[in-house]
Amino acid sequence: MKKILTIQDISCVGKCSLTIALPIISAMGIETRILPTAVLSTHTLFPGFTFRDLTEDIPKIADHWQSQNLDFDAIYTGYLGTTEQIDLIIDLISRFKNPDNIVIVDPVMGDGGKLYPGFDQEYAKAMKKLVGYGDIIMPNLTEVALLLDRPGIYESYTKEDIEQALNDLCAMGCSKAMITGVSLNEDRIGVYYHDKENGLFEFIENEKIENHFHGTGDLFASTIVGGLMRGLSLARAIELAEYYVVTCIKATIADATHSWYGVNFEGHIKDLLNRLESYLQQ
Ligand code: PXL
Repeated sequence: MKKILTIQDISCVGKCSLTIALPIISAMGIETRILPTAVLSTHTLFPGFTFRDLTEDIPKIADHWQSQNLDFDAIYTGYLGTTEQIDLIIDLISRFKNPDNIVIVDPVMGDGGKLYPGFDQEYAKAMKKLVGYGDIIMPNLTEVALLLDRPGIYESYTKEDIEQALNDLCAMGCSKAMITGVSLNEDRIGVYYHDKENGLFEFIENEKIENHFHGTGDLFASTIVGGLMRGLSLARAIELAEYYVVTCIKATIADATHSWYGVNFEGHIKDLLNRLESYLQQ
């Protein structure tokens, strides 16, 4: 069984980061080891959330893992708590990177054209450094604007702008970059990706649903990580993730009693696994 390490916060309530990555990647048949970066009472869209910073534990945990000769088939980073933490995560990646494993960086910083509460330009600057350590990166358009200092790209873009941005993201160090939430036509939205090694650009679209739900970026990233670890190509993993996220959003909208803070992903893990198995049999 492949084993990964995912580095993100625990939001006790809110369905995001580790409370999505752990169940989803485990359900997909991958051992999921975790490094919690912070413990929050809720995600940061709730007013008045608490925040316990776990920065000082990170080097001690990494030392212990090294003493036990632990290794990982992938390291997947998501929401990190502080700017200082980013340097510690870079150090951890340098210690556990080897020729056989991959590093997947979801540079979680913001959405809807804005940074998440608590993050500033310093954090965005540090995230540019972390992105340089990723083999695969997956920013949304808000994060692309911050990583490339191209604020306009969130508001409007052409296919050529997206391909240029993907080239520029790969120039930061990764071999594969994808941009999530790209919409080149009114009723479609999807992921545009670039593989620097073979020069391929591909846009994998799906239907666009106007509602916005929190945590869907984490759901998407976790499904991609699980799919890749089960041996899917990046394109197939993206298709799988889009299918699962769209299924969960539709189910959430259809349930009039749904919570405002996250999607119903729990009810559709079976659909995800059925679709995964069908891809694996092709
Ligand atoms: O979904 C990204 C995310 C993760 N963790 C926390 C968040 C957010 C987005 O707001 O607040 C704590």
